[in-house]
Formats: sequence, C-alpha cells, structure tokens
Amino acid sequence: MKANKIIAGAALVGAIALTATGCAGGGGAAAGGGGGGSDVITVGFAQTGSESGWRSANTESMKEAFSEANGFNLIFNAADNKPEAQIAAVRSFINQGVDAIVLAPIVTDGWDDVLKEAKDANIPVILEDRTVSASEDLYASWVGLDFKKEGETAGKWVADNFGSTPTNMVVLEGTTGSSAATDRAEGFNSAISGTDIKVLDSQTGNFTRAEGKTVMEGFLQKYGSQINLLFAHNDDMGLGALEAIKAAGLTPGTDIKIVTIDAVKDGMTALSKGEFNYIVECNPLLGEKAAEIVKKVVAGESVDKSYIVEDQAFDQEQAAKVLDSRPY
Ligand code: GZL
Repeated sequence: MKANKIIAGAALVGAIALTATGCAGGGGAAAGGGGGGSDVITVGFAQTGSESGWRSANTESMKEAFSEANGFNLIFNAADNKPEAQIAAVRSFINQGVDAIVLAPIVTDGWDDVLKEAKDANIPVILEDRTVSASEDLYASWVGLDFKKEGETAGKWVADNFGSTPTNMVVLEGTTGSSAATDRAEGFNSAISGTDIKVLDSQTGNFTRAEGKTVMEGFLQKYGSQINLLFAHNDDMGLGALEAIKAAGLTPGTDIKIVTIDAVKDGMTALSKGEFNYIVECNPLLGEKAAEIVKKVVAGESVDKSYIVEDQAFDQEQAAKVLDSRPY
C-alpha cells in the first residue's frame, strides 16, 4: 500500500491495517508502491462474481496464489456479475492505494475511464481470464485462455460429427458482451460454416445453471423434438439445460446431443455418464501465473502483454478415464 495511504489507514483503524498487511509498501518504483520497508504486496482482486463452477475454481486458484504465505495481502471483491459494481470495486482499490489490481472483467467494454484512473495513480492492472477493449497501455498484462480457439474446437467436433446431415441446434450463450461469449461464438460459427447445422435459436443464459435451465425450457416449448443439438458456452448452462431436457421426457446426450466448454467436475461427470457428448476445457487455474506476473510488475521487471494457458478437449470415453484425476 502507498505509505501515505497505509499510514492514513493505520491512523483510522489503529494497528489493524499494519498487522494485516505489515507496512505493506514494498512496491517497486514501476508500481508506485509506497516503499514502507515491507515486502508484502497489497493486491485488489476484482472478480466477476460466483456465477459458475468454473468461477469458483478460478477464485480458489487466485486466493491460493495471492496468499499471505506467498507475500500478498489480498483484498477480494466479487461483483455478482454486475459490471457497474465491478468498476466501483476497482475504483475503491485505487482509493485504498493498493500496490496492484487484478481484474477478471465481466464484460469487454466500459473500462477505459477507471483503467486510466489506475494508470494516473501509478497502480498497475493485470487482467486475468476475460479481456477488455480498452487500449493495451492501460493494463500491464493479461493471463487467460484462447476463447476463439475453444469455440473453434467445439464447432469442429460438431461439424465432423453432425455437419453432413441436417441438424437443428440451439445455443446457450455466455454473458452478453463478455469476451468469453463473443469469442467462443465467433470460433464456433466459423467452424460450422458451410455445414448442414441450422441454428434454431441462440440466447444468453449468463453462464449460470438456473438461466441455462430457464432458456432451455423455452427452447423446448418452442421447438420440442426439432432440437437435435445444444451448444452451451459453459458446463453450468449445459447442466441447467440437462434438467429441462430430462423434465421434458427426453434423454440428454442421445435425443439431444450436448457440447459445452469448461470441463469442470460436474460437466465431466455428465460427459462420462453419456449425458453430454463433448467438452472443450477452459483451465480456471490462473492464480499462480497471475501472482508471478504481479510480483514482476511491482518489482519493475518487464512482462509480456499476454499469457495464454493451453486447453484440451474430451469425448465421453476420455472423460471417464480422467474424471477421478481432475484437479477441479
Ligand atoms: C472463461 C470464463 C467463463 C467460463 C464460465 O474463462 O470467463 O466464465 O466459461 C464462467 O463458466 O462463468
């Protein structure tokens, strides 16, 4: 924390701030940290919320990496999937004078002003998971996944397995305006172009089970047995849709084929049981890399602008083999 801020903080709350953080400064010149003689790095982490199993695994990974034992004082905020609340959280971190901000942006747009404020306060911002449309000079680095490639991998599997016969598909999109949803859709659609896959309908389920179930109920009421295939941008919406499909007396994975992205435990369990047909992984374990980047940036060392974590994909047979050994 900046010396002037931490001293003000200590004055206001007595020894608590100093005990919790040490006299955290320690940030390198590049980070504008206030010195203060301690190596503790105070990080404000603005998480999207807790919308899915993937998010829970990502939050756990981040909290494990940004631990006191690893030299951090973590201030955590989950914005309940509300972009305006997330912007307010970042502004609060700036006002607290943290040494660095980590941000998992709910949506791509609307970040220019608050990222400029962080830059003017000499507080580096590191993005994890999703990306922003703001200029690259407003953040130090990004660590995440190749969402477009995830969509392409899912789309290629669908094209290879169903593309040569007339197939009616419905789509459960992720959060509108998020880079995960936008890029997955772009990749998937490019992979199925020119095939016999017809999109009957496509709506957002906001990456949640509850909304995935509700939207799938609407699809089933409207299209019924016309639906041959569901592409869900994440496992959780697919798991919600599973409930709706079963409630309609249909067999998921057979009557309606299901392809999703994430590969969290519940999704891989459904896949190994034959209720899903294919899952493209999206690795949520980004904490270690994010913490490594923060330490380098705060120490004034150079870092790459982006770090992409590799993904893999699973069919039913592969899921059954790896299920028990999966880390999340
Ligand atoms: C992807 C991440 C997405 C997941 C969802 O990196 O942003 O958000 O696919 C999560 O499960 O809610």
